Amino acid sequence: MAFHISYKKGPHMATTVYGAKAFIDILKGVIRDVRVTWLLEELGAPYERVVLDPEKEENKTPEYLALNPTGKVPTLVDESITLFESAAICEYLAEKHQKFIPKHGTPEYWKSRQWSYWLVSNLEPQTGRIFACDFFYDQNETTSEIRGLALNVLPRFLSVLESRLATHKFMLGEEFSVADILLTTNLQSIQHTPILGDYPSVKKYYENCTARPAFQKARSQNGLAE
Ligand SMILES: N[C@@H](CCC(=O)N[C@@H](CS)C(=O)NCC(=O)O)C(=O)O
Repeated sequence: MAFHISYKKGPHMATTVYGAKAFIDILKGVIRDVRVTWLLEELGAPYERVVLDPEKEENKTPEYLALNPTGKVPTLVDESITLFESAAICEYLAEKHQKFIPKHGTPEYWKSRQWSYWLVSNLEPQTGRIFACDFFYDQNETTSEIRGLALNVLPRFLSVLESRLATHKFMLGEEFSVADILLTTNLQSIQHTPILGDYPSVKKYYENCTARPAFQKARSQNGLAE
């Protein structure tokens, strides 16, 4: 099984990212491990991918659950630390490499974390809900009610982003950071909808971030076993 690869420790395998195989096409490029591999590509840091097959329940084995009791991906095994939750993993890696996050403890650092928490706790449930309603749930009254609720809430968050990105190239200003990885991957979930048509600065920002070679590399391998 795929997860056994991780036990072959060696100097070139210090950083291992567990991701998942896309069992439907729409998932290719959007599975959450893309955040981690995108950041590692930006950092130019070597890493090993382990792609679990959810259809074979490789994310539910005792070995994997010992690394990540939620049974989700991504999980990072990096030297002596094992972490789950993509935002936490990205913050850890950025701090470790002292890149793409402001210096620890500074006001800018806390602003960065403020945006990251906001993105994962406010925006992400809505973008995720729309994606799930459109691609996973049965199309019925309940689904359209859930989707409708998300659509009603989204403008409140997208308008915050629109005003910020009208005057800032990236979430923290002129420098690309972890917050941009979290936001861009959120916006991926609504690309099949016309929603961003009402938010030109967010749309331009999305195009700018997704044009980055590191993102393109991470997206192209996401969901695929090597
Ligand atoms: N908040 C988590 C979400 C992780 C998550 O939902 N991962 C999905 C793939 S995108 C997963 O592992 N699904 C498999 C499952 O639920 O069994 C994170 O950002 O790491």
